[in-house]
Amino acid sequence: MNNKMSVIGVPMDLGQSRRGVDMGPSAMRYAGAIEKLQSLKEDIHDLGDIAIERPDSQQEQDDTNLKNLPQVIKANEELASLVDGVIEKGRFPVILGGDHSIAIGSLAGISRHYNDLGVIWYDAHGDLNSGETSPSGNIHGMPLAVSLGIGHDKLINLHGDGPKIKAENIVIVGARSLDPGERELIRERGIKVFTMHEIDRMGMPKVMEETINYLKERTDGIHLSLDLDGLDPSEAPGVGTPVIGGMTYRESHLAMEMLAESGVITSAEFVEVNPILDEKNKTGEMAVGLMGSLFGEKLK
Ligand code: HAR
Ligand code: MN
Ligand code: MN
Ligand code: MN
Repeated sequence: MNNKMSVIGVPMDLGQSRRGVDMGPSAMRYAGAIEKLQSLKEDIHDLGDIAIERPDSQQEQDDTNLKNLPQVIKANEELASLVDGVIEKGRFPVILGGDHSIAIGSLAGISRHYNDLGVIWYDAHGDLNSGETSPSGNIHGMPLAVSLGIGHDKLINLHGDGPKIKAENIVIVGARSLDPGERELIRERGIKVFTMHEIDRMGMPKVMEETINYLKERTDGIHLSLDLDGLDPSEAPGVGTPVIGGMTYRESHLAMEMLAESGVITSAEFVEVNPILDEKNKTGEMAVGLMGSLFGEKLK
C-alpha cells in the first residue's frame, strides 16, 4: 500500500436531515486519526477541512426532491478536485466525512485515475436511490446510484461527464436496509451484495475473501467507502440512521485487516460519524481503530 497519504476532512451534514455529522472530521481527529496514520505510514499530509457553504434560511426547495442540492454539488466539486490532485501527486487519499453524500465527490475525483475502479461499500444501506425512488430526499442515500450514472444530471456530471464506476465493480457489505427501488436496481444491474444474512451464514472471513478475489480480477484500484452505520449501533451509536443487527467491531476489524493483508485498497473514506448522537466519541474512536487495522496495525 502507498505510504504517502493525504487526509481531507469534509464537514458536510447537508446530505441528510440530522445535524451534527458535519463534526465527524473533528471527532475522528480528536480520537487521534492523524496520529494513528502517522504511526503506520511515513508521510502524512493533513489538508484540513474543506469549507462547506450553508443553505440560507430563505432558500426555496427546488423542483427536485433533493435536499440542499446546490450546497451538496458545491462541496462535492471541491472534494473531487482535491482528491484528483492528491492522486495526481501519487498519494493515497483518506477522506473524513461528513455524511455519505460526499462519496459522489470522492468517486468523481478518484475514478479519473482508473479504467475500472472497484468500490467496497461497507454500509447498512445501499445508497442506491435517485430522486424518484428516495423515501427521504436525502442525498446521502444516493451516492452509489449517482456514481453509476443514475440520478440528477448535475450530480452525475460532477467533475467529468457520466458514470464514474461500473455496476460489476461494486461490492456492498453489510446491507440490511434496502428500499424497493434499490433492490430493483441491484437485481437489474447485478450488483454484488453481501447482506447481513450472508455474513451470518458464511462468516466475515469468507465474505471478505470473496470480495477481494472478485474485485481483484476485474479492477485496477479499489476504493473503500466505510459508513459507520454498517457497524451495529450498540458498538457505533454515533450515526444518524442506525439499523440494528449490524457488523461487530471484531468482524469489521477482521475485514479491515484482510484488506490490509491483500494490499488492494487505493483510497478510503470514513463517513457518517455524528458526535452529537454518540456516547463519548465511541464512534469516532471506532473509525480511528478501523483505520489502524486497514493501514496495517498489528496485534489486535
Ligand atoms: N435508504 C434511505 C434513504 O434513501 C436511508 C439512507 C440512509 N443512508 C445513510 N447512508 N445513512 O448509508 O433515505
Ligand atoms: Mn451510506
Ligand atoms: Mn448507511
Ligand atoms: Mn486481528
